[in-house]
Amino acid sequence: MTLVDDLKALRQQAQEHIEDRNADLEQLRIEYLGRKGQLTKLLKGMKDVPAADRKTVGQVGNEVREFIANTLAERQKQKAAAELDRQLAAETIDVTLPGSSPIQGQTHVLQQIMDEIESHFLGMGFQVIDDPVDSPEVETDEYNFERENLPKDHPARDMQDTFYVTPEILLRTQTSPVQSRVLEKHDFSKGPLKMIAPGKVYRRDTDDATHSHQFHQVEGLVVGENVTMADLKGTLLSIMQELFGEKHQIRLRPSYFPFTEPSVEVDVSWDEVTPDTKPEDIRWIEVLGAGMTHPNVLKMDGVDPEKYSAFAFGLGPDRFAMLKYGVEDIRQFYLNDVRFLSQFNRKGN
Ligand code: FA5
Repeated sequence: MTLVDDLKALRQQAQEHIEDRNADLEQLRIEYLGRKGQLTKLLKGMKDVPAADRKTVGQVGNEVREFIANTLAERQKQKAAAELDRQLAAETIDVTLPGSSPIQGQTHVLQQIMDEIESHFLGMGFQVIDDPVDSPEVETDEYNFERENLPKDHPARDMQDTFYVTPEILLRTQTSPVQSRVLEKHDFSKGPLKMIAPGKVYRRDTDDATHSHQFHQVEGLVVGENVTMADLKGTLLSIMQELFGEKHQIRLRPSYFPFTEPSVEVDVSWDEVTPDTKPEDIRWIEVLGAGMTHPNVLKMDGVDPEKYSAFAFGLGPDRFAMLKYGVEDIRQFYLNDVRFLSQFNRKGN
């Protein structure tokens, strides 16, 4: 066998090795083309080749080197392309698969009730006061109590146990101070005042099933000429019917508030009342206080009680929500348990 035959055999053998799909190409490069590789070894036999043939043999040697190097490079390219294809196939995103939608929040049930109350009164031509200037949660003693006909030593202050910040500043115990803030600025030449003020209020009440230390009220005030108790009653019945329909019974009880005279409280029956329900079986819950505004309050707000009369009310939307949805414990509304709150999913939320 001549050296040329050996070179051709080497080329054949290298090709087969390189084309083997499990071939380690770097290993083969070292094995065939490395400094101590098979080609180098064969070419060491050059010294025994007759001088006249050396050029030809040398050329064959170069061709074989080139062939092996090219075949290795080609194979390397193929492998890289195959690897890329494999990766792309593995990482393909199927855009037709259904997506997982994010959890969507919703309006809190108490806000839903307040929205319902608000839209009812807007429909009756009331304006809504809920800005921090006319309806601040941190109030002065003057607006929360004194302007509501409750001077400093008035015993009725005990009805609303108060969080004081300083002796003159407090967390409002009721939305009634909004009445004075709006009324003192009202221009009667533009017509009567009809307003509601929804908001948060705070009392040092011990939390129980029907009391929370922080809850909501919606204040209402109508001031004009010839405003009567009949107007008050009609207004209260209309909101109660809007929220509870005809099925729950409503009763007005005489009551006492220093800022209204006469005063009433409104109770609603916990359950629906049918003609068969015995009066003694009806369970009542108090939901609002109301009355004809005391002349002293009108005077303190710069309104002539001889010319104008007024009624006011303070609704408890938390209790409304309890009744509407049969929730027996007010504290549920404040625990922020999504499992509880997500039950009240108003359409469109
Ligand atoms: C008042 O706060 C008066 N300002 C209401 C008023 C306004 C009367 C205008 C006359 C004219 P009262 O303390 O009763 O009244 O509270 C009114 C309503 O708020 C109650 O009927 C009840 O529904 C709700 N409420 C009172 N205390 C709590 C409490 N701790 N937790 C939840 N709701 C309460």
